[in-house]
Amino acid sequence: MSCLFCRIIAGDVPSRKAYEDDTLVAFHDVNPQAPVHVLIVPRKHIATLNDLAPDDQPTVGAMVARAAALAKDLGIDARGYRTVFNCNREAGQSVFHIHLHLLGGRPMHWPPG
Ligand code: DGP
Repeated sequence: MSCLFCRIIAGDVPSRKAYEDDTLVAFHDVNPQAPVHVLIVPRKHIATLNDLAPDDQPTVGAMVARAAALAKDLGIDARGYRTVFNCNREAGQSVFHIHLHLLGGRPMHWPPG
């Protein structure tokens, strides 16, 4: 299995898990860009947002809903937080298994870099 996030999901690469169910796994980013930085990842391997199939839409909806639930669990919902999907290299995607970044715990700037 060559995909890093598939290996994390399988438990072959250790991670600090924040949540898991039959569809999703969430774990803390190894290189956090904010005091809270969690990655929400579908168990299904989907390389980029450009590769979504119509029947992946419930999964993407579950990822967004889980980000909001984790923000509440982690105490950043009222202050505010950012959710980000990077798609392909120019946007900064480095792991080609879709993931939703949940970032918070500090003020965020706009536009992003
Ligand atoms: P992106 O650049 O959008 O593809 O985000 C990939 C993120 O994955 C990046 O913020 C760093 C994180 N990451 C890379 N390797 C590992 C790892 O082995 N473990 C964990 N927990 N996070 C990782």
